[in-house]
Amino acid sequence: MGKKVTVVGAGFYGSTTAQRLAEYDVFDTVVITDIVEGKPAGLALDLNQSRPIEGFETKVVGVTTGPNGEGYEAIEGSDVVVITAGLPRKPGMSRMDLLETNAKIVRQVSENVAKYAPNAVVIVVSNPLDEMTALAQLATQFPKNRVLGQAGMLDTARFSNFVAEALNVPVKSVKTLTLGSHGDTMVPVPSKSTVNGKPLREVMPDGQIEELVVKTRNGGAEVVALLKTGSAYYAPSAAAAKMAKAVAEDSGEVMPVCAWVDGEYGISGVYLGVEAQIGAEGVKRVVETDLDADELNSLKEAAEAVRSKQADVANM
Ligand code: PYR
Repeated sequence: MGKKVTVVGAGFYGSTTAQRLAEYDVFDTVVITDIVEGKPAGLALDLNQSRPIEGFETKVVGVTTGPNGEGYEAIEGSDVVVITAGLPRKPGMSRMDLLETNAKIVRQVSENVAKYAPNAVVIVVSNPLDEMTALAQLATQFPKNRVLGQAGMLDTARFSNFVAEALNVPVKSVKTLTLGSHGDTMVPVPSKSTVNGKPLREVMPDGQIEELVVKTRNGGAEVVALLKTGSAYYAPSAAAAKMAKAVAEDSGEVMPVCAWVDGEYGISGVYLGVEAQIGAEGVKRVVETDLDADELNSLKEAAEAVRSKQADVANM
């Protein structure tokens, strides 16, 4: 059977994700849903009309969903569901300021996903990311490996881009890593970062690395402050679409994602940004990497910071 992916939410993040997924041409069908009347159908029409130009065969279907799950039949048989539903930040807001509003939305969406696409792998991108991922798992009751969140790829891409710009080298020559939360306790990992295979610490002074670490942590807020309405979507959708593709192709690619951690790094019982091998079942395994003592400490602090908030969402 052909592959099917659903993107819930037709804002900029959702629509750009749907576009990227369609243009990959690895899915038979991309379903995009929203509660706004007409918008997903209009986007689908427009995306399908780009098929002869871009040369992809994937069909895009746009569906408006109702408050009692009306329309959700369209997601039946989805291999992957990307949940983008929820409000984005406004300038000056932290992702955590969205907690209660987005928890209601993500819970309702997740319950419908569980009902209509019970075998799907769920990729959550709604903010606050680590908490919404935990909530989607609770609300779907899917096995924890089948629910993951997108953030580490985005934060890693931001770090890599800042390093490439600072050194004026191709982005291809830069490898970085960012773990931890998609929030204040984000953990960029200089000890695992290289430029043309050389350790970042050998090609950039510590002070400059620290500046880029801080810039990476503020990467999303910097975009929000400039856009004034809405948050980033080009880099976030590139990351979410890559994850969905890895699931569809059962690629086994190792990516930084928000995954359930069960003993790795001495941390247990929490959704946290770590590297994981991604495939048809979602997270095949969490991949533990050597961190220096400070980085490991920061990762453990991140785990404790998100743990209490993830406990709160159970009642939201
Ligand atoms: C970000 O741009 O970081 C988001 O969380 C969307």
